[in-house]
Amino acid sequence: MEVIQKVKGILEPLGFEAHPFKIGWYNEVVDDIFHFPYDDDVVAFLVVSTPAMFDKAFKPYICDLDFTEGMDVIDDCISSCMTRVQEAFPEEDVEIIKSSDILHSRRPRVLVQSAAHVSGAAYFYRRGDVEEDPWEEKQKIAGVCIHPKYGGWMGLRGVIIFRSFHFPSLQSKASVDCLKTRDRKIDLLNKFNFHWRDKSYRDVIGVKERYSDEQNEFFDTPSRERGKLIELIKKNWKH
Ligand code: B12
Repeated sequence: MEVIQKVKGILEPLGFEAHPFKIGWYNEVVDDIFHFPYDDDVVAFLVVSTPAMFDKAFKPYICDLDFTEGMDVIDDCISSCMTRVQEAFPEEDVEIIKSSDILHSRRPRVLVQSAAHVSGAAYFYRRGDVEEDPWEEKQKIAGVCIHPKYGGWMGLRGVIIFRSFHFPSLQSKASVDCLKTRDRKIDLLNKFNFHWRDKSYRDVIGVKERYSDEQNEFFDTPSRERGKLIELIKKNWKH
């Protein structure tokens, strides 16, 4: 399909993946309060940043930027990349929703993990996937997505909805359960919920690529202290 190829053609060279899904598939799994008020066969894309995004999109982005204290440069870069898709379709009604977009009620505007699962981008492991789970009933156990190539070394950045593009025959792609066993699912959920800082949840499968040391250092540094790192990247960056 032309639209799908065009969206991928814009985002993939920037280190992103774009996975199409129908709004109906998403609305079917999430509670009513999270539903998008669009027809079931309206097409949207779940946008995933791969480890390559840092070099392919982020570095060029900040090299052209006058950085000032307080800017969220990663979020701004993601917005700028997703906006390129919107600009490439002036005749379409395109809505961009980032994973960081929060409503007044403090609810996220999109549940990117559910979108990742229904689009086939990454399997969303939830407590409900574990039979006779080992956790206290009252314990809140957050779910986590694992990408078949990058494990947990990726970001679920948001969705792009083509509000007037209906595609009833879009075929669904099942997300791949790379873990399979109950023990491995429990291990993953324990790592994500209780040890996420050590990043071990990202490596529960063999991965094709991880974040570079430079990228890890950047993400591990609080936003307000990133100025020096940005200067360093700018100095070393070759166009
Ligand atoms: C709020 C939030 C937090 C909060 C609360 C965490 C929580 N999960 O409750 C806090 C600040 C604590 C937090 C922390 C972290 N977070 Co956080 N967080 C979010 C955010 C913005 C919203 C999550 C949320 O509130 N969901 C609402 C609940 C109700 O949704 P839910 O539990 O998924 O329930 C739905 C599903 O179960 C679905 N459903 C029901 N049945 C079925 C059946 C099927 C088959 C399917 C598919 C779905 C489905 O319906 C339910 C809703 O009706 C998301 C981004 C986003 N916009 O989605 C990131 C996100 C979940 N966080 C993420 C990460 C990485 C983290 C941290 C590691 C910190 C970090 N940034 O490095 C820590 C981990 C700590 C932890 N244990 O959770 C990633 C996870 C990536 C991944 N691989 O899955 C996300 C997706 C951000 C991103 N852009 O990548 N986070």
